[in-house]
Amino acid sequence: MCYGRGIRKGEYKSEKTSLVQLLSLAADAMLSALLFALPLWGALSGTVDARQMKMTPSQLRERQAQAAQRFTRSTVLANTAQTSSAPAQGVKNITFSNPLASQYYVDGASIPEVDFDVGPSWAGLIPISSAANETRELFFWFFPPGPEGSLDDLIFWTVRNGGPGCSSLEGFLEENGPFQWGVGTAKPIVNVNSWTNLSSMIWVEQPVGTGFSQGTPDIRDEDDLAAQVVGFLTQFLEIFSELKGKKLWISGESYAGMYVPYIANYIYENPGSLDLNLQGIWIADPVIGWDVVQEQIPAVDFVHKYEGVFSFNQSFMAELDAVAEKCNYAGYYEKFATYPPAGVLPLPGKSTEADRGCDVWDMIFDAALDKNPAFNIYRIFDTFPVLWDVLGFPGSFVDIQLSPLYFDRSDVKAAIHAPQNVDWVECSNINVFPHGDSSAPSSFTVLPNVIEKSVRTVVNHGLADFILIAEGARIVIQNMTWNGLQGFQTPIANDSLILPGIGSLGTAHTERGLTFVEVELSGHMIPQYSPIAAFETMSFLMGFRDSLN
Ligand SMILES: *[C@@H]1O[C@H](CO)[C@@H](O)[C@H](O)[C@H]1NC(C)=O
Ligand SMILES: *[C@@H]1O[C@H](CO)[C@@H](O)[C@H](O)[C@H]1NC(C)=O
Ligand SMILES: *[C@@H]1O[C@H](CO)[C@@H](O)[C@H](O)[C@H]1NC(C)=O
Ligand SMILES: *[C@@H]1O[C@H](CO)[C@@H](O)[C@H](O)[C@H]1NC(C)=O
Ligand SMILES: *[C@@H]1O[C@H](CO)[C@@H](O)[C@H](O)[C@H]1NC(C)=O
Ligand SMILES: CC(=O)N[C@H]1CO[C@H](CO)[C@@H](O)[C@@H]1O
Repeated sequence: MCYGRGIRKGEYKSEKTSLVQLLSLAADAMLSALLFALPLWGALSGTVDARQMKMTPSQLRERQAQAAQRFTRSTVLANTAQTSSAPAQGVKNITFSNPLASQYYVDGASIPEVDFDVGPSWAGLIPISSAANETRELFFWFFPPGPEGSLDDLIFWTVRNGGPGCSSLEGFLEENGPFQWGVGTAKPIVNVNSWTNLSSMIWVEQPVGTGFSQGTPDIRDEDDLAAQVVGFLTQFLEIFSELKGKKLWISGESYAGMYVPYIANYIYENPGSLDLNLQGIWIADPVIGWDVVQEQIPAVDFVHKYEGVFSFNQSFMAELDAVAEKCNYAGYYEKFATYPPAGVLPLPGKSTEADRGCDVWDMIFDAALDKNPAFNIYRIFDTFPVLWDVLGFPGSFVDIQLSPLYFDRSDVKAAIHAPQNVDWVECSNINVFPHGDSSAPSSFTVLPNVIEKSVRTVVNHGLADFILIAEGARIVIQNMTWNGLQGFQTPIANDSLILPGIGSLGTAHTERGLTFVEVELSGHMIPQYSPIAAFETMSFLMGFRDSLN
């Protein structure tokens, strides 16, 4: 931070006379150069205390604290069904009549390292079917709603970044759960932006092979995966039957762009398969289209947008521009992603991935690591030092500073009824799709049907995410047909995402049941990097906010 730039002319009055006179003589153009030189000049002459030119540490802290205070999310109470009754105090407990439920009860006052009571919750393993010989079980952690939350709803959360096999407990601990142990922080704290402030919530480690889940992975595609999730939820509802009939919202990020629409589609297409009332989905930085579209076409545009962050040299920039030109990435967005689109959007080359010599994404990644070995593909602003992570995966690095990982501690496992014999890792070392995932990206298959059958659908994107690039998601949407038309018909307005206490922080655009949101400054995991934006877009999905604009 350059303090000199923060000083306005009016503030010099308090400086010593000689300095005021000196500065009043200085032309505007000279000002910044002078200010830069002043600390040295002061130190040499001994007549000016250089630190008077800066904020004192306490002034600095005060300004930061004021800014942090403005960062308050909106409250949801005004719009919830509970408005009429007096606001409840504390977490809303739910009494489950099935005696089996008590086996899953978690004592919120004795979660290791958490020095406050997180309230009642339930966790453990539940099989994916009622078959007596069933060996496959998924791990879940369920929380009832906080004091403002709705008792009529249930949010289901799955997966984080890193692709299939990554645990949703990362989302629990570092994104949208009731307590939070963020990357680089000393201990868990209350998460004021917990999604439990919206409603009940269940985090599920799936598919089989992920986290604490049990059994041998055997799924071939996303429909198999969806059937297992529905099987699990059915068994869950037998034990926690007071949740039957709740309004269901399915959410997740990254590879959940595959999972979530397919799970939702399965539920819509198999009415009666699940005693929950599916309403809509929320996905962030999702895999919904071809790799070449979500990673390659927009990559060089992305570098241009963030030139100062990448700091590439001129010859490399020229090389990138040349490859983008040769591979038909340059100008693709302007030409084809029109509002409305002119027709089906073409591939830039012969492949749905990068053609030979056209893998600009990897060229950029390698060069970014040359300049900044701490470069984080999930949020491009990161530099050294790499922060430690209680789950062992800060940014795109593997962290070696901590063992065991939080969820691999035996006391943590005991507290949440997790199996002691599983070596928990955030992203599984085994392939959860033993023969690959044969499903096509959801924008070509099930996503339109899910949008059409849902009350609302929210697709979010962090604008500082490089592993999947927001402009690519725009292209996917302009190539998708839902509710009778292809793509958005009118352009996405700038500065259209309005957040409480912040103002505009990106874009939000709705047409025919689909809302697309882009969040400035946010990396791949929006509830982690921009928790207020995530909370607000989830509020909107659930109808607690009428508009994001
Ligand atoms: C919540 O309800 C469960 C029974 O469902 C009970 O065992 C537990 O003590 C309650 N906890 C709180 C904090 O009220
Ligand atoms: C359970 O047994 C049935 C036959 O009774 C068999 O078809 C099925 O594959 C078995 N399931 C597992 C998970 O072993
Ligand atoms: C657009 O969608 C069609 C299928 O409708 C697909 O064949 C084509 O590859 C898609 N184009 C892009 C750029 O994703
Ligand atoms: C420019 O950047 C590229 C990519 O990082 C690198 O290979 C090349 O050596 C750089 N050139 C100079 C002069 O640093
Ligand atoms: C949004 O801002 C960008 C960058 O300034 C500009 O190129 C684009 O035309 C704007 N979009 C709209 C819809 O005004
Ligand atoms: C207003 C409100 O509901 N606040 C809650 C948000 O979630 C945290 C974590 O559970 C609670 O501590 C707050 O009371």
